[in-house]
Amino acid sequence: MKPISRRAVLTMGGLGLASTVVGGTGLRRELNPSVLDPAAGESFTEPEVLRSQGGRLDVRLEAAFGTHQLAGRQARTMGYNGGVPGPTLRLRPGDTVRLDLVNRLEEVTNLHVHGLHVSPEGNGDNIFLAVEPGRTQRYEYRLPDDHPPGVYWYHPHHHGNVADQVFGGLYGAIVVEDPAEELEVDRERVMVVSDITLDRGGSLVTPSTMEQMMGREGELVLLNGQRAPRLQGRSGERERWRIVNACTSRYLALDLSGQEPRVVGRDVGRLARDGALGDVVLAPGNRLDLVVDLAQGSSELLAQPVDRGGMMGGMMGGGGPSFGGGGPVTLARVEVGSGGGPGRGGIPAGPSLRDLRDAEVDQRRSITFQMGMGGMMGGGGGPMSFTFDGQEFDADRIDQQVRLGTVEEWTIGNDSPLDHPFHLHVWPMQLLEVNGQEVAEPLWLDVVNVPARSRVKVRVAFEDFGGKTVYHCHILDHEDRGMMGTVLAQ
Ligand SMILES: [Cu+2]
Repeated sequence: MKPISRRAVLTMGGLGLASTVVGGTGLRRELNPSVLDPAAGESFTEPEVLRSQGGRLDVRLEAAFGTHQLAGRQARTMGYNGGVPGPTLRLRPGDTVRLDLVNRLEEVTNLHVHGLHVSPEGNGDNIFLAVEPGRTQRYEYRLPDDHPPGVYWYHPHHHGNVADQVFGGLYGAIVVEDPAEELEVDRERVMVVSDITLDRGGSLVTPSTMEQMMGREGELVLLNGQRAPRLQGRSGERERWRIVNACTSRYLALDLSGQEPRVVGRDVGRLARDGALGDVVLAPGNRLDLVVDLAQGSSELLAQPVDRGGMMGGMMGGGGPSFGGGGPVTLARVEVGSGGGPGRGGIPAGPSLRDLRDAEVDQRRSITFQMGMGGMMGGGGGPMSFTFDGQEFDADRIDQQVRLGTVEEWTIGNDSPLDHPFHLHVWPMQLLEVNGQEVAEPLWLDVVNVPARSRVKVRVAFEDFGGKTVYHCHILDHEDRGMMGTVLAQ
């Protein structure tokens, strides 16, 4: 029997958390793409960009099942506007976005703008809306004038089929530009990382119940729908990479040996000081804003395996799948020639960030991820239950009632042998502590990983927008099985 967990010791750097990468004996999910995958090595491409003008953006987003170009072949998947990923939306603080979501799928869907600080009510970022097949839903998002810049994303959020639809190809990036942009670069690239499993004929493969309970990981890991594309630049050029982890469950520990990428943003806003990539791990839903001053030579952007715990060994008495045991996955090949100039020197500091550590706290609560044997809960989770505090999601129940205009401190526990990424809609979280260890500098995230059998402490300023929305596990299979709760701010 396997031990319950092979958790490595959690360490923390100035930028926050790190899960130590370990090798292991888990399933070998990824083969060397350069040898076996003829699609690897295409030139890097990016999704179409839709940019706001004069404070407005009107978007029509059509979700459909069809043939899409994926990993260098024609695949039968879902997609927005005929592409995977969907178009990149480029916005500015203060913008109003009017978005018509057209559902050409044969199942219900809806839309969530992940990380945006906008109203969750009415036809705002309201994940309780359901868009039936054949119907069109108009969403309208008004970004506050002081909306934090950064890279965000959109994807479906209809409880019960979120994992299938994101895995199936429905996601796209959102960039909120910085009105006080002081970061000049030679090239900016949006990089959406996702994973999917296709059969030989190019059709979507639905993972087994066991894989779904663990959190499905696709066999193909894609960058903008491509398999290990080739990026080219010249030495001395400064690039900015806006990276989204759109994987359904896969954690990404990025590695770019041979270059010295600097982290200038994580999830929400610019960081006050840039930091090393080091041990930063992207849980599903997390984003990374990187500056890379290109150095001559060839290198690879890798996703190193991340141990996010094991489930079956401990809870079901068998040696079931334990992810993170495979080797590194090549996301891109970077080829840098000579002659781009002398380089740009240091990276200008960002604005100092808000710090809630001195704020008056109105309420302290604790919310705990729990997994148990199923059957007792009466839910649709299968052989296991996935809950917060023993309760599966119920859209009609209010789990946390918050006073609008106050700061709260939430301790998020995890009693289970798996890591779970905690995502709160609308209001960003300042990460204070992981297992009692303080986070030195203000770090604002909208997805916070809660390691197995651990707890983290965050503070949230519930302000600007009232209304009802959700927090949930961003391993989307867990969310679909009930690991979601409601919060009402008023
Ligand atoms: Cu989870």
